[in-house]
Amino acid sequence: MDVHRAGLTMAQWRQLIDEAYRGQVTEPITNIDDSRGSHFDAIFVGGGSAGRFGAAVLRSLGGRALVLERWPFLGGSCPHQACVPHHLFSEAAKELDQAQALAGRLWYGEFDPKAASILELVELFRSQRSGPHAHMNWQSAGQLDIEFVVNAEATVVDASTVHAAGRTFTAGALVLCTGARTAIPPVPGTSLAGVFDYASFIENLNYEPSRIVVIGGSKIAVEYASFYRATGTPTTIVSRGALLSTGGPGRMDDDLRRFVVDGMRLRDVGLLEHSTVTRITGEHRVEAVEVTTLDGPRRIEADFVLLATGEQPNVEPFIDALPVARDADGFVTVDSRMRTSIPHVYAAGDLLGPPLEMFKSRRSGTTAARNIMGTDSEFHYADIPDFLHTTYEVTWAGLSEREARAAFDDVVTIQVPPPELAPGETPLPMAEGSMIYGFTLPERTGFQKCVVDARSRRVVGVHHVGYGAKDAFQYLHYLISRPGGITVDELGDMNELYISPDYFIGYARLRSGQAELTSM
Ligand code: COM
Repeated sequence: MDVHRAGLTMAQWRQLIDEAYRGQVTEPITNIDDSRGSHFDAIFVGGGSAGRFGAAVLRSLGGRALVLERWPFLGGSCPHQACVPHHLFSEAAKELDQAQALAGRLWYGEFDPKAASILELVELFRSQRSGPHAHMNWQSAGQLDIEFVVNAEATVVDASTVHAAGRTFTAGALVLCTGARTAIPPVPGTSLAGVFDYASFIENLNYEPSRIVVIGGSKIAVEYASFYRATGTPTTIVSRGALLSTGGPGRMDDDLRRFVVDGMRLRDVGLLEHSTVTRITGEHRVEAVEVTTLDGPRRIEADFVLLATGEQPNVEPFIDALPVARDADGFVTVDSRMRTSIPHVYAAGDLLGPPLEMFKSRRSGTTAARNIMGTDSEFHYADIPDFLHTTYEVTWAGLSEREARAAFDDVVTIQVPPPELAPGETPLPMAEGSMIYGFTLPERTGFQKCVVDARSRRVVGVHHVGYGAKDAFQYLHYLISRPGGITVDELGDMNELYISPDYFIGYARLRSGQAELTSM
């Protein structure tokens, strides 16, 4: 189906995407200016954030880009199975947490777990997700003038040739951005009905889970387990190591992690750390998960299991034709210009491995585009601001206190609540999003810490559990990691919009000017 210059409206895109996703439109949907032939400056193999943003920038720089995508929409897994549903569930988790904790107080009725349905929320998401999908296609075709083929598998032939939609396309460069999927662990029983990963959970859930086991100890495990438990459904996490100690959150501050994990315990999330799943059992459907714990074997009954066991790259569309260098986990290795080991072949997005975050996908795609267009551009993604959700927002940037103490002789911290106060002894840091907890259950308002190198007076790390500070961390990260960083005195000179959830500015002001900085 040729939609080039058809000017499809949002509603028309939505209908087309829905029909394609239901299998009623099977033909490729093509938005190509055929008058310009089939040769491009770059072909982006994969139309997720990396491909979409890369193509937009390449276009802005005067180049001709083609994006090839198997799904009927651009934007990739984010709006389909990953970030967008995750944020819907996390917002629900926050609301449900409050409804459970305050049941029978204020305007809250008794908490009815039957009213909080996991299935209902998944169905709500499934029924509405083509809205964001349509926006991506509409924006890409209309506002950004990106050429693309969606609803078609692509096969890479060589470093300059790709087949898709029964056509052959050529380009000066390829950008591989085919994403990643869950790495299924070698445990018996993972193919039983009732065993899901984050993607199949969205696609296939058709019953209300009543006992849940989540396998894994990193972000996805913590986020989804928190949501499930917040609906009132008994939920146990089985993690090989300590929760949140590996992968993306490897740099999480110890006190931040403690507050997060204690908060999950407080909310009755079952935590089996340092434990290994030996088998998932059941006739046809999952019935139980067998686990080896530090205290011996355990059997946990479950009718729903979520595998949150890490990711593996989708290399199948290109690896035979382009055997690019990869790391020990199979992720494609690139230099800071997103160049793979094969000349004129770049890679971007989740294909590059952790952190599997949006900023990395978008920026790696745009970095590749700039270099392809001859603008030297580097992207170093090791130093990142990061976040996750439990029933809270958890955000951090820069160094943990432990890392700062290893790097500097004299480290001070500004912490709320301060270490000398027990949980609940103070309602602070209450702010927007935690005011009601501040006056009812003060131990639930959150936690925050600013880490300062006292010699240079530079802020080197910021850490936050609460609500509403995630936005600020985008800017805080920029400020602390720019050349010269930001000192406690400069931070204290900013104008806070009181009562903002990140107390950093106000507390830095309390210490600014202090000749010998001390912790508080
Ligand atoms: C966001 C998808 S959901 S994209 O990054 O805008 O393509």
